[in-house]
Amino acid sequence: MTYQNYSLKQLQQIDAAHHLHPFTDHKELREAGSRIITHANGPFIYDSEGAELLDGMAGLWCVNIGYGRDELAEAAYAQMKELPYYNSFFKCSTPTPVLLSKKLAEIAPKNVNQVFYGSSGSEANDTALRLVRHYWVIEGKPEKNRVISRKMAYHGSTIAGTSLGGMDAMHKQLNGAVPNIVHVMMPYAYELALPGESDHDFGLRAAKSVEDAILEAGADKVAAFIGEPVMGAGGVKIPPASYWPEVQRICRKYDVLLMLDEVITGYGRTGEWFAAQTFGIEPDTITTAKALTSGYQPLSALLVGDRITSTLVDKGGEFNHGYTYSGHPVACAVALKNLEIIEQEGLVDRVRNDTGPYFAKALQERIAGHDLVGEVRSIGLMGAIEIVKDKATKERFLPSGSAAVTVRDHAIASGMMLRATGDTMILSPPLIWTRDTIDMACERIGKALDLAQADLRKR
Ligand code: PXG
Repeated sequence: MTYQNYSLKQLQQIDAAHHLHPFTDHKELREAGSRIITHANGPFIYDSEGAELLDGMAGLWCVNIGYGRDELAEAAYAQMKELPYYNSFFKCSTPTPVLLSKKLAEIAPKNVNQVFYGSSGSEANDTALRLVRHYWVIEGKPEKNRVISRKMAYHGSTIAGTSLGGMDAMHKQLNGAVPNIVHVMMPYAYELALPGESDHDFGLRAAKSVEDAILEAGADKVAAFIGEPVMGAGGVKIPPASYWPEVQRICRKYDVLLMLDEVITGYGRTGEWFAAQTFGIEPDTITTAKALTSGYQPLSALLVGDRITSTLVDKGGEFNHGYTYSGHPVACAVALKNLEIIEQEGLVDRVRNDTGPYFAKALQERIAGHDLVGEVRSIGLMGAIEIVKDKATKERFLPSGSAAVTVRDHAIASGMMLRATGDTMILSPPLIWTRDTIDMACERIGKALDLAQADLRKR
């Protein structure tokens, strides 16, 4: 690798001179210099200084089978030699997206049998928005074009993704969103449940906000509701069990399509192939990306339910939409191998029956009691730790978000890569984590919390 001819300092200087990073204050980055990750193996990543970090985020919620899998490199190599690229336009196809589509139809909820490919979750959500609006046009109801989403939702960074998402800071910079998208409350009991309100009742109340938005617009104006089964970038917000079945009931009652964004939850994270199965719902679209290839190749798959596809096929004509890389043969070859590995190693069952419950128990027993921790929660192998100043009142440290960054910095110094969002620490590790890895993570997080507490109490 040619980068080895460069010192860390040189790489940082070149990075600052030429590379605009996602979601980054570039002035700040230029002062600090970027952390350069050079290689990785299994559950560990290594930086250019040789520091080993346990990767609590699976890259960015994606490297579900862990790093250093030769089989994926070999699948890509073999496919590149045989056919590096051909398109899926003009009635052409290539073998790997065909076989991948069959596999995805097998593992998806039973009403979902067709796939539209892109290269990223954002693209897939763009496709999903185009598709549901087009669906209602073909159905002769073009005025049914409004989409209901939620505050703090993350659906990507394109204009459609940002508009669907509910992040204020992103909307501000958009300075003009895609019209006819509204945002309702999120199912986040820790901050939004009323005193004495049960989880069950809170879930129903949060679902009711979807019904209220439908009634306010008029059901004949509403195309769809979109949500992440568990809000990811917004802080691993896990809805009560009552929420999703009630949202589905409401959508069906008013003939509103149900769109799930499983870019984070897809491919095993919650202990089923899809969180739709964990929550027992049958959505009309499922957006997936990330762990479809365990991040080894950029690839997204919008899984489309039978209701939409039968209209599209029977009455739709040409759907004027698609990407150069829709169904990319190399990315699809890597996805096929990735799913084969997940299956062969029984990783989804392991999350459901073993590591998921062990992770939940470890967080409860070893992290929840810490003075800085207001709540821990998890589902499968995705979890959150709420950082608070006062456990009883849930008061946060000021300025908002700063305490979680302090915890994160100590975690990294203690050999643990964690993500901080607002005042919440997030974990979304590779599904290859074992009980031992979970123990190692808890030990390092505990140490980081102790060190952060010493700092924060001084302020
Ligand atoms: N939907 C969801 C639910 C996501 O989490 C996207 C769509 C967009 O996918 P692409 O591939 O276009 O990035 C995502 C992506 C974070 C973070 O900081 C999360 C994501 C992306 C970048 C950062 O947690 N999720």
